[in-house]
Amino acid sequence: MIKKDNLSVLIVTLFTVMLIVTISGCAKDDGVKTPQITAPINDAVEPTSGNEIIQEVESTISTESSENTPTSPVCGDNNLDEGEECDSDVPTDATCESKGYDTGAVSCASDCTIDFSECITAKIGACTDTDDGMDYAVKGVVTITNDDGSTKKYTDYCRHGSSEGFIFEYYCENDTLASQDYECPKGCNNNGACYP
Ligand SMILES: [Ca+2]
Ligand SMILES: [Ca+2]
Ligand SMILES: [Ca+2]
Repeated sequence: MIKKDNLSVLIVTLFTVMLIVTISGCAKDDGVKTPQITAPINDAVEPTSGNEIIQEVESTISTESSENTPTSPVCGDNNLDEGEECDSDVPTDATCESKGYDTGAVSCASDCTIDFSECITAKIGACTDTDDGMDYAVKGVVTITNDDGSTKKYTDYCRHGSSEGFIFEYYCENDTLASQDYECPKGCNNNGACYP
């Protein structure tokens, strides 16, 4: 009887131990599997794609900005764009007279605004012209002597950027400066005179 009891106790103990070993074995297996799951997660993070995304965004921004550049007006391309008063050539309706001056020449400044600084109000003074009037074949210089004794010179010039070949001819009228925008029949030679 005692032997039988000892045997049954041994069997129960053995079974319990096996059960514990089995359970702990399964638990160990689970423990091994868990790091296997985290390994692929680490692999997926590996590309550290944050920098790549930033670079892609930056390249997209730079591409967009470079695409916008050609659409903005360019001063100096001989084309009158929006926001430009002039570009190389001055619109024909922009004259010193239109600004309230008596005479003088307008020009297009480097920032594509119209330069009226050469416009003058007529005043009685000494006026001399080296080509004696409106001689379009000769580059002449008009000299105005103001009341205070100061002098200013105005030289005939070809209107740059004008494909029609206009010349700006200075002459004296009523002893003061006068000017004329004249279209040379054979073009302007860029030296301040019409081709003969
Ligand atoms: Ca332009
Ligand atoms: Ca002349
Ligand atoms: Ca002249």
